Amino acid sequence: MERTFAIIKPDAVERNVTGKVIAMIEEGGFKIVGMKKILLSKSQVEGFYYVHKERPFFGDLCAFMSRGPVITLVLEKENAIADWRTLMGATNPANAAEGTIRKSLGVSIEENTVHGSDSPESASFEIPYFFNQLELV
Ligand code: IDP
Ligand code: MG
Repeated sequence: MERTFAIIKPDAVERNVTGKVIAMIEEGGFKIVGMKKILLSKSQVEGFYYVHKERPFFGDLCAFMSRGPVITLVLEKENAIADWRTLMGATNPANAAEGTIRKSLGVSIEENTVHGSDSPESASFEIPYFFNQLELV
């Protein structure tokens, strides 16, 4: 069993489609072992996305991710990290495969509805950034 970290981003919370995303997660065979709704501060987003701090869209990305509440999740299944990336789809919804969350619900390359850890190293940083052991059940 493997765990990965996911976020349902502000664009999805604003459009009331969090239930659709959660349904796709459950239909995809993931067990939700942690879930909470939070409003991130700009500096909390900057810490989370520090690997992107040199990229030109970093400021916009941090503003977007802190403009409204998000739902953070820890998902568990065999091969969870890669399988969640597959279910999310490509970063740009325009390039995402049919049946993926970003294809179905994404708005733009920035407002692309969901986040997912891209490696075991990322998951090991991202899960404890948001959840303590008692919150994972
Ligand atoms: P990922 O979410 O598919 O892993 P990353 O390259 O890690 O994509 O980028 C993190 C987030 O930054 C993306 O999900 C998206 O919200 C935003 N982003 C990525 N590339 C661009 C861009 O070219 N313009 C604006 N925002 C971007
Ligand atoms: Mg990424």
